[in-house]
Amino acid sequence: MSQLGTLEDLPLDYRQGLTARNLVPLWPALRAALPYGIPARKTKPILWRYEEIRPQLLEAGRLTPIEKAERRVLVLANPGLGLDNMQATPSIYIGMQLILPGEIAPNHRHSPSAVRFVVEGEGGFTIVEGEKCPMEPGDLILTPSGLWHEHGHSGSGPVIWMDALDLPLVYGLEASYCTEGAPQTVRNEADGSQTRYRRSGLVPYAAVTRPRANYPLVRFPWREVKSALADLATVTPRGEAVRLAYVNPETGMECMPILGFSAVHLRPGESLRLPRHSASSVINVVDGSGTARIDGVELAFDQFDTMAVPTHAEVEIANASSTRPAHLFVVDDAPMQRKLGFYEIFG
Ligand code: 1HN
Repeated sequence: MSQLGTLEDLPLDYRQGLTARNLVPLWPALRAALPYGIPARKTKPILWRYEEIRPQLLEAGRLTPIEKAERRVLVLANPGLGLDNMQATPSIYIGMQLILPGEIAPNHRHSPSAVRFVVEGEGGFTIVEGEKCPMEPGDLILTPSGLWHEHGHSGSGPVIWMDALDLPLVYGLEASYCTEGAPQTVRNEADGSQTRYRRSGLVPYAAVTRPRANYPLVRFPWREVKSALADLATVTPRGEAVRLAYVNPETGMECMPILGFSAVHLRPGESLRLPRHSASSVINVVDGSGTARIDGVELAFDQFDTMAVPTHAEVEIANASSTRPAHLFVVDDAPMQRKLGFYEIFG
């Protein structure tokens, strides 16, 4: 490893000549762009407490009518990446969205892909391409790139969900934009993708002979995920993660192109080391409490808290309860990294 030359090693008039021609020498910046062994990471391992987010979000509900917000969201911004940049990690946007009874978050579609992961409340719904999806706590609803979506609330009390988008990536590529639309006509088949793709291992017959659908299933109910995890826990040896991936039921592959989703069941008293990998991620605590150690930073988590995990990080999580399981929902950018050919898992 030789010491590379610095900017200051170069004569001032040479540097000025480069600047005047919009030229930059690589070698003084090479090691920062390409460090040895592990990438440089500005993302901080941090935790946002739901107990602190919730009152601020309800206050936003009093201060800002939905018409003035379009989407009433508080963004979880990683301080290591700059609070103005709407990044929980370099590629993942996370926000907490509040909708009050009777409100409508109007129809639109955009180039970034989004998902909703419901935190609390009953009676919320999202219409995706004419399909009305109920939102119950823990449900995952996909609104992939280019698909029309609008939200409403026909119940009582606040409904709050977590939005996860690949916005920082798409914005960084100068490819992020949105189109407004008239309210959608709801198809006479509420929650239709749930009906058609009810059970794993069974898909509509036509799906076998035609090209695979990009987004056949748009809602993954928590009720099903929780029960599948509980079953998986009974056949998973201690020390191995009880973890399910959310996939496209027609391909068996990740259900969105850039972001990936999974759910973890921590058994009572269980402590787990997640495999170290090159993806960044965000963890939302569905229920339970415990501690996470992310690159040596210890974070105590409670229900509905959210944590940011930098790329290449060491992660250990422990369930504080000796009697009840804890559940985590994980968003990562592994699908994108796999497609781009640099995803690595270190074990
Ligand atoms: C968006 O479309 C929603 O549809 C929420 O609820 C948050 C943040 C940035 C860009 C688009 C939504 C968003 C968003």
